[in-house]
Amino acid sequence: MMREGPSSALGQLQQRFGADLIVTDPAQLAVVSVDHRQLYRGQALALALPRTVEDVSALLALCNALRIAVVPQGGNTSYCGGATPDASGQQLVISLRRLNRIRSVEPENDSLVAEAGCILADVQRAAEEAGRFFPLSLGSEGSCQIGGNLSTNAGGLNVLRYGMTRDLVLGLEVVLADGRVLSTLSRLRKDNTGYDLKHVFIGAEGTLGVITAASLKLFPPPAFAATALVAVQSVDAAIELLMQVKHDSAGQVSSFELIPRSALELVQQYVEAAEIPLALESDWYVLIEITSSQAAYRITEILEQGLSRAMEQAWITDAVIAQSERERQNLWYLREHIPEAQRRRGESLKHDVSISIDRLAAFLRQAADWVAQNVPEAHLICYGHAGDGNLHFNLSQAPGSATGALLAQQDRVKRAIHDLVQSFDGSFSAEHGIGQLKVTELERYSSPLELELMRQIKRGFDPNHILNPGKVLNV
Ligand code: 2HG
Ligand code: ZN
Repeated sequence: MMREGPSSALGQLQQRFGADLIVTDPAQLAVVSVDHRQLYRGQALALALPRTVEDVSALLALCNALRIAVVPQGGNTSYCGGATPDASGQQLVISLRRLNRIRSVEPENDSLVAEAGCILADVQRAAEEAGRFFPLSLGSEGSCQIGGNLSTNAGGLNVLRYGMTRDLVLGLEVVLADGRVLSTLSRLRKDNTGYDLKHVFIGAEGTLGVITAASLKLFPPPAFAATALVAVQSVDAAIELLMQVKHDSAGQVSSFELIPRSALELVQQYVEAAEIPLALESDWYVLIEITSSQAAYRITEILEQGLSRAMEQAWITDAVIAQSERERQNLWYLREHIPEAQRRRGESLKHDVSISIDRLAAFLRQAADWVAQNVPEAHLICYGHAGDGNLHFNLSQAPGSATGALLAQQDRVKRAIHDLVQSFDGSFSAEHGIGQLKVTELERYSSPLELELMRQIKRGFDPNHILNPGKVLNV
C-alpha cells in the first residue's frame, strides 16, 4: 500500500483507518474513477470501504474536519457521472459495497430494511423469499445498489404502477456531513411529525448526506403477468391504447414501454439471441405488461380483449402475447438490451425527458422533426417508459457518419431538445438525475427561487462543501 506523510489528507486517513478501509491500489482506483458511460475520467485520492455505519460516520467526521471531498459511489451505473470523482486526485470515493446486509424483513408490515450496499436484485430476492414483492426494477438491477437508487431516486420499468424509488421508502438512515447519524428507519405508513426529512436525501445524489440503510415498502407478489409486444399505428394510437388498457385492467398496467422500430433493428443487429416475434413493419411498438396477484383476475383475457378492440379502432396493426414465461422473458430481453445495442452502434447523445402524457405525442413529433432537419449525423432512437411520460430521446451515430461528428453537435442538440421540453412544461431530467452532466441544465431551467432554496439546503446540510462537490448544484 502506498503510504503518505502523516500530515497529508491521505496520510491521516490511512493512519486512522488502516489499509483495510482505505484502499490506494491503482487498479481499484482506476475502476471507481471512471463512469459507466466513460464520459468522465477522474482520479480518486483513495477508495474508502467502510464495514459499518460507525465507519462511515468516523470517515465523514474526519473528512469534514480536514475538508476532504467525499464522493459516495454505489454500483457505479450512473448515466450522468454522479458518482465519479474529479481529476484533482483530492476526492475520496466512499463505496458502501460492504454494507450489504438485509437487516430485517417484516412481511406482516410489508416492509424490509436493507443496507445501502445491497445490490437491487438482492433486495428483490429478499422480498420474494418472504412472499412479497419489491417493485423497483431497472436494466442494471444485477449491479446497481439500493443506496444509489435512493440517492438518484431511480425510476425504471414499473413506475407507472408503483411510483419512483421515493414512493417506496418508509425511512432512512443517513450519515450527515459532520459524521452524525440521522436514523429514521421508520416502518410507518402514516407519520406526519413535522418535515419529512428523508425526502431531502432521496434524489440528492449524495450531496446532502450518505444514505447507509433504508426501510422499504413491499407489495403482494404479481404472480400472474400478461405481456404483449404490439405494433401501433402511431404514438397517438399508443397513448389511446394506454388509456384503454389502464381503464380495462382497473389500473393494473405495470409497464407500458414505447419502442421505435429503429431500436428493435439495433437490437436485432447488435444483440446476441435477440428474437423479435413480430414483423418490423411499423414505426412504433409498445411492450405492455399487466400484472395481478390473483389468478381469478383474468388479466390475459383483459389484455386480449383490449388488443382486439384496439385492432378494430386501427390503433394497432399486429400483436403477440407471451404464451409462457420464456416468451415473456424474451420480450423483456429485447427491451432491456436497447441501451446496450445503442452503445454498440457507437456514439450517442441521450436526453432523459418527461412530458405529461396528453402532450407526449406532440412533443415527440416536434422533437423528431427538428432532429431530422438539423442533425444529419443522427439516427433517432427514442424509446422509454411512455406509460409514465418518460422518454429516452436518444440519438445514435447515423450509419456512415464520421466518428466525433455527432458528439460535436452535443451542445446545440441538447439546447434545442431541452428548450422544447421546457416549452412543453416537461423535465430534462426524468429518472437519471443531474450528476455532473446536467449541472448547467439545472441552473438554466430552474427558477432563481428554486436555485436559492436548493443552495440554502445544501449550505445547511454541508456547510464545508465536502459532499460530492460539482454534482447537482454549482454552489
Ligand atoms: C432504460 O430505460 C434506461 O433502459 C437507460 O433508463 C436509458 O440508455 C438510456 O438512455
Ligand atoms: Zn429508463
